[in-house]
Amino acid sequence: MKIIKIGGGLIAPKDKDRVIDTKTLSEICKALSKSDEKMVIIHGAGSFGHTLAKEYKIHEGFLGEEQIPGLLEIRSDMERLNSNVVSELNKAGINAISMQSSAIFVCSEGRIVSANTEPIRGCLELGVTPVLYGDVVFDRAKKFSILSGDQILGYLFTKFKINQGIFLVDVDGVLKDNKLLKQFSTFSDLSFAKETGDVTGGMLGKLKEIKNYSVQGWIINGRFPKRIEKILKNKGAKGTEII
Ligand code: IP8
Repeated sequence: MKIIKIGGGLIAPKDKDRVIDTKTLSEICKALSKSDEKMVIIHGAGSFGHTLAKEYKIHEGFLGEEQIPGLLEIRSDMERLNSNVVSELNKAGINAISMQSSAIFVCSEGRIVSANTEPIRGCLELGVTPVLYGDVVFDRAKKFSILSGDQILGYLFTKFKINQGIFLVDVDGVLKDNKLLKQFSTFSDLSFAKETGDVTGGMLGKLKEIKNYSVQGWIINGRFPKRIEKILKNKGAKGTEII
């Protein structure tokens, strides 16, 4: 079984406010449909989450009532993005079902401390693909926090004993001094990686989660459907292998 995270920057680029790149989304879904292995799919937020999260400081937790409209808007924007992803997956022939991350995971200080993963298991037992997403979730310490799809991937990777985690991003893989790293070990030092403007840390955040959960798999450019197909067939492709 594989777990795939579709980077938010691919399907909802941050330079356009809450606009879905339907062409890229549909190409990714078609590439994913070529696999006959079981899958869990997660997607990120892109402009549907990060902009308002920053504006309302949602990632800092509850600071005051004035954040509530931001919380509501992000939740509803993420539902909208997720419903588009699910419908595109279905169009591509994947039996996919939406799973509301904020109803499954509870965090403390932004880290998952409780998760009802039974619906995900039930879905997989039926041969149906669950589709989760980075979300604003309830937090025991901060009342709410932002849960990245990267952390969800790591958590489920461990929980479900998945053999490969595949991150689709909008660059060719992990870049060090502008050069593509062909392999990244979960023991590697992270001092070269930079935070981006994301509230969840961009590539650095991703690599931290990969290390936290000892994820094995790949980071590849999701704009190249052939690469996705090859990775899904275990043939290897241009990208960074996580070992
Ligand atoms: O794009 C962030 O999830 P990510 C979720 O997977 C929100 O890091 C709502 C900003």
